Amino acid sequence: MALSYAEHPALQGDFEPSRFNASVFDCEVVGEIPAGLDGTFYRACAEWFYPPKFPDDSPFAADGMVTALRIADGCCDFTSRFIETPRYLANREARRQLFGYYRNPFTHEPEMQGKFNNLDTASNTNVIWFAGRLLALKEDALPMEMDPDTLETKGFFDFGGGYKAPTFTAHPKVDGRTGEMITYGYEAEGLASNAIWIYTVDADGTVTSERRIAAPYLSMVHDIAISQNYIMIPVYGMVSSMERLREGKVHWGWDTTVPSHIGVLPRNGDASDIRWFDGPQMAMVHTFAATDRDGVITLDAAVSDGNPFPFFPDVHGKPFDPAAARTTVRRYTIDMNSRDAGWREEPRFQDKPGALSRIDDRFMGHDFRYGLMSFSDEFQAFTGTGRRPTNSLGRFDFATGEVETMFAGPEFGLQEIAFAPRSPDAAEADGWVMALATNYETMKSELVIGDTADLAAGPVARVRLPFKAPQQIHGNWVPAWSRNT
Ligand code: V55
Ligand code: FE
Repeated sequence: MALSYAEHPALQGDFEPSRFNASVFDCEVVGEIPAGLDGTFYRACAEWFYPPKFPDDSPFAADGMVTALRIADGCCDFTSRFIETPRYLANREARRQLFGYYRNPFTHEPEMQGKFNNLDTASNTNVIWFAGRLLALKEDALPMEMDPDTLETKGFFDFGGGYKAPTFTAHPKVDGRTGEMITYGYEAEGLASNAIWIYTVDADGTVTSERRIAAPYLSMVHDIAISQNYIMIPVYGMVSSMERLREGKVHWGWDTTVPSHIGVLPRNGDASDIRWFDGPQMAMVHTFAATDRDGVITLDAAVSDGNPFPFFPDVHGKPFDPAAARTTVRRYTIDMNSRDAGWREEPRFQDKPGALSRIDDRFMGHDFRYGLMSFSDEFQAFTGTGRRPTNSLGRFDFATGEVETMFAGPEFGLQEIAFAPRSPDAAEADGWVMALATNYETMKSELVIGDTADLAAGPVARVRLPFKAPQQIHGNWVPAWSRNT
């Protein structure tokens, strides 16, 4: 028997699911929303509509929701809606949970066996605006197109048939100058395959190239990085296999015995041009960005020494190690002129742990100076319950090593940072930062907004919601000016 919502250990507090679609017109605003903010903050969220079949399942299997915070003229309207994936619709039809462990179709209920081939996705990881479409992304399936205004689900999107892989990353990279997308699907030749198919898509949505590569072994390839001339593909000990899936386990396990790799593929090269660099165990789940000069690549990323996810157990039964899960900023240097197949790793900003790294997207694929990340400031007071949450937003200066930070207040836990440029051609990382926050005293959500001109002054505006909003995985600010082009 599945556990009820109230019995389920993973569905409490901040993770108590909201089972409703919502629409709040003209949200309460404390302070002043900057007059120049004009656009929509789209958030991809994961919420269990029915409790998971297995109490120890990964939160990554929860149903996808998209929320939109539309901001203009100092006002904000909120909308949230479940994504009507085949999985969500089948569950509603049956009025119960028909699906088993995260990315393991062998554990679905008998009536779902064999019916769902990459159609059991939750579409819950990211939501992007690209080529005039709003796309909800999950790395185990194709993008799900959503109506940008009503958030109605339109269906899977394969770029007019040009995109052939059955899977599509949640972290495609869009070149900030040309608008070209570099994207990929892994497990591209079926469940547990080590095939990665890499695509370029031009700014109007036309697929322009495909390269099929094989990873050294099958691992989670959640994110990549692009520089002016290269694509960097991290491969690390988050592993799977057909055997473990047939044994009825959650998709991923952590293997401490395998080395990690970074594949480097020239942006204009053939699949055979890929070079694999090797290094010690680490998990590079998210990157900030990368740049290259004279064949030397520098890649900034949020990295842990070991398994960052307690719900994906060690394949050899080792207990979860919280110290090895601590995720911090590191810089990787790879010299393409050298025959050496390794990299150099430098720790940076080690007292500011955080995992959801990003940059001012207008600089993606080019020289950049700033990282943007929500992080846990261990020196700030916290009045909530449980472990210290992410409580600050930071603008990390990779050139000087300085960080400007905004503390949200002792009662708040913050989700991922989003960045809104002050104008289309504003200086790098000049504008506004925002993040959804849970107030642990009221257990309701607020959107906190800060100005990069003075982050230390704290939020310039707080948009209060009359309930706890769904849990964000990733989100993006879509300026009104980009909707019109
Ligand atoms: C991640 C998140 C996912 C997933 C795979 O943060 C990797 C990494 C929310 O779903 O399916
Ligand atoms: Fe991610």
